[in-house]
Amino acid sequence: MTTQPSNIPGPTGNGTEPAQPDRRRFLGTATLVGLSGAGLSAGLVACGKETAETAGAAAEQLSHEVAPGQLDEYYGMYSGGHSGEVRIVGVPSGREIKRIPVFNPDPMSGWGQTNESKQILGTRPDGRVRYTTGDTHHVHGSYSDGTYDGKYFWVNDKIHSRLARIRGDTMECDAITELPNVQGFHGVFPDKRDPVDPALNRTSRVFCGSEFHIPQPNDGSNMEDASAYYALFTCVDSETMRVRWQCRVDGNMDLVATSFDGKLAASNQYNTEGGTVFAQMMSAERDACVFFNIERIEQAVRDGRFTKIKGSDVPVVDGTRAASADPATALTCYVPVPKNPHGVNASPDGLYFICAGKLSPTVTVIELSRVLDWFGGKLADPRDAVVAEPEIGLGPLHTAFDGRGNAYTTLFLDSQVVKWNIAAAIKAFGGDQTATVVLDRVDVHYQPGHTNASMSETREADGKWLVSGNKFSKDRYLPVGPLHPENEQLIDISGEKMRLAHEAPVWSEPHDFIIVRRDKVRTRQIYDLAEFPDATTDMTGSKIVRDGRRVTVHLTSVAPSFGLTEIRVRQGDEVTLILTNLDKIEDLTHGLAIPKYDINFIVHPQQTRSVTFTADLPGVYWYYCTHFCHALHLEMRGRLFVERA
Ligand code: CUK
Ligand code: CUA
Ligand code: CA
Repeated sequence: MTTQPSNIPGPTGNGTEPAQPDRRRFLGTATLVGLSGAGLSAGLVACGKETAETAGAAAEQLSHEVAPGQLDEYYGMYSGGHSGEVRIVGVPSGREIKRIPVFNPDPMSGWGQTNESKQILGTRPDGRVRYTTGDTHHVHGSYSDGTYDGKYFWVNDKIHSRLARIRGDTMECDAITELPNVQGFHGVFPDKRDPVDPALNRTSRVFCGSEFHIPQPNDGSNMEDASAYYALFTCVDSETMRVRWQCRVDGNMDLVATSFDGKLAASNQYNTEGGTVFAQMMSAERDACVFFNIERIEQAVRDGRFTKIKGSDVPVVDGTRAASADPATALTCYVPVPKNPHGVNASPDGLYFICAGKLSPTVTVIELSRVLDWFGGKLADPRDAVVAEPEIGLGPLHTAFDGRGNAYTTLFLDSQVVKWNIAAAIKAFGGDQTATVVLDRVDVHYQPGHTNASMSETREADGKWLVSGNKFSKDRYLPVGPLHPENEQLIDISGEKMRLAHEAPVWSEPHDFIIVRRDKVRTRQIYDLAEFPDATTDMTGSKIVRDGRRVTVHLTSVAPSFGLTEIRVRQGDEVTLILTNLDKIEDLTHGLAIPKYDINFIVHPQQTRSVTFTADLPGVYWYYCTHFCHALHLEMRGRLFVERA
C-alpha cells in the first residue's frame, strides 16, 4: 500500500521542516500513514536539523576519548539483530571488541561446526544445524542485589523463539532453549531477584514475551480462526535453561520489564485487538501493559492449576482478562496505555515502569505499588496505576535512566532523545501547572530505536553516558553501497544539558544494548581442561583410535605444532577429530582447517573442541592452523591421508 521510506537525503542532506509543535498532539489515523510510508519519509528527512552538539557544554565534561593502551570504562553488550549475534562494544570509545556468535553459524570460530556448538544449537536428523538464522534484539545480564553480577547474559531470537545464554566469564554462548507454543519471542528480561525465596537475592528466572498469537496447538488442525489464537508469556529457569511455565494472555507482548523486588514482570502490548493485519492492530485507542504476579503464577503451578498444550509438557496458567477479573485471584493485571506502545523500562529507584507511546506522543508512568494495590483489592481501576503521562514528542520508543530521577526517551519520528523528569511528570499529571517536565532535547542522527544509559536499569545507574541506537546513519559515514551502517551516538548526560560527544557506526543491526561497568564483568582467558571429558591432557597423548568404520583422532596443539603430523584414515570412515589446545598462554588460540572438507574451528588455551565428518574424498589434505599463533604459524600443519576404499 505504500512505498518504503527513502534513506537517501536530498542534495542538501536536509529535508522538509521538522514536525511542528502543533503536530505533537495525540496521533490518530495520521500516524497510521505516518509509520507506514509517506509520513515516515517525512520523519526521515525531517531529521537533518541543526544539532545540539555544542549546546550546554558544561565546564566539566566527560571525555569519551580512550587513549591508546587505555581500556573502556564500560562493556556495551549489544544485540546484532538479524545477524543473529551479540557484540561487545567498548563504551565510551565505541570500539567493537568482540562478536559472539549465538544463533549464527560462524566460520571463524567454528560455531555451528564443532560438535559442542551443534549440541547447543540443535541439529536436524542429518546432522546439519537446525536453524542457521536468528534475530537478536535484547541483551540483558543476570542480577544480584539489583545490579549486574556478570554471571550471564541472555539474548532472544525472535525468528525461532529461542533464548540463548552467554557465559559472563568466557563471553561464549553455552545454552539455547527453544520456547514451545510461541512465535515472535521479542522481549526478554531476567528477574532481578528471586521473589519466592527472599534469601536468594539474585536472578533465577528469565521472562520472555511473545508478539505473535498463534493457534494452539499449532499443528495445522485449526489455522483459520484467528480469534482462537493466543500468545504466551514464558518463564525460563536461569540455571537449567528449562521452561518453567507459560502464562496465556489476551493480546500480544512486546518488551519485558521486571521489578527490583521480584514480584512483578510486565510486557507492553500493541495488539490487544488480536488483529492479524496492521489496520486491526491499530484500531483501539488504548492498548495495555500487562503485569504478571509472579508469586501467584508460581503458586498456581504448584497447586496444579494449569493446563498443557498438546505436544508440550510445559504448565500453562490462565492470565486472560476473563480469568483475571477478580483481583483477589488474578494472575495478571492489564493497565491501559495509549495505543500501540513500544518499550517498557523499569526505573532504577524500583518505583515505576515506563511505557513509551510510539503512536502517541506520550510516555506512561505506571507506579508498581499501585499495581500491587490492584492485586490486593485496594485499587479499583488498573488505569489508576498510571501516575503520569507526559507528552514529549513524536514516536517515543525506549527509555533510559540516570539514577537522579530523570528519564531519557528516544523519539523515532522526531530523531531526538528527550530528557524529562519523572517526579515533575507526576506533579504535572496531578494538576501542577508549574512543573517543568521536559528538561532538554538533543537531535540524534537519525531515527533512534533503543537507548540506554550506563548501568541504567540497575540500582547503580550512574548517569554518565547515554547511547542512542540510531536506525539510520544516512549521510554520517562514507557511502558503502545500498546499505548504510547504523549509528550509535554517545551522549554525555552527566550535566544539566545533554551533550552529543561521539558517534560510531555499527553493522546491521543492533536493537538493544546494556552498558555494564567493567568491574561487573570478570572474564577468564584460559579454559580449564577439567571442563572437557574428552581432553587429551598431555602432548604425547595424540593418537588415532579405530572402531570399525569409526575413527577418533585425539589431537593436541602446542604452538607451533599439532600432536600428529600425519593422520591416516580410509575413504568412507566416519572421523571424529578431538582437538585439545594444551597451550596455557593467554590469547594463544589455534585454528584447525581441513581443505575440501569444509572444516575450520578454533580452540582456546586449555580447551577441547571436536568435529565429525565422513572422509569421502580420497587424497592428501593438509590440515593447518588458521589462527595466527606463532612465528612458525605457517608451519603448523600436517597431512590427512584418506586412502581409497
Ligand atoms: S525493539 Cu528494536 S528498537 Cu526489538 Cu527493542 Cu524497539
Ligand atoms: Cu597455531 Cu597458528
Ligand atoms: Ca493496538
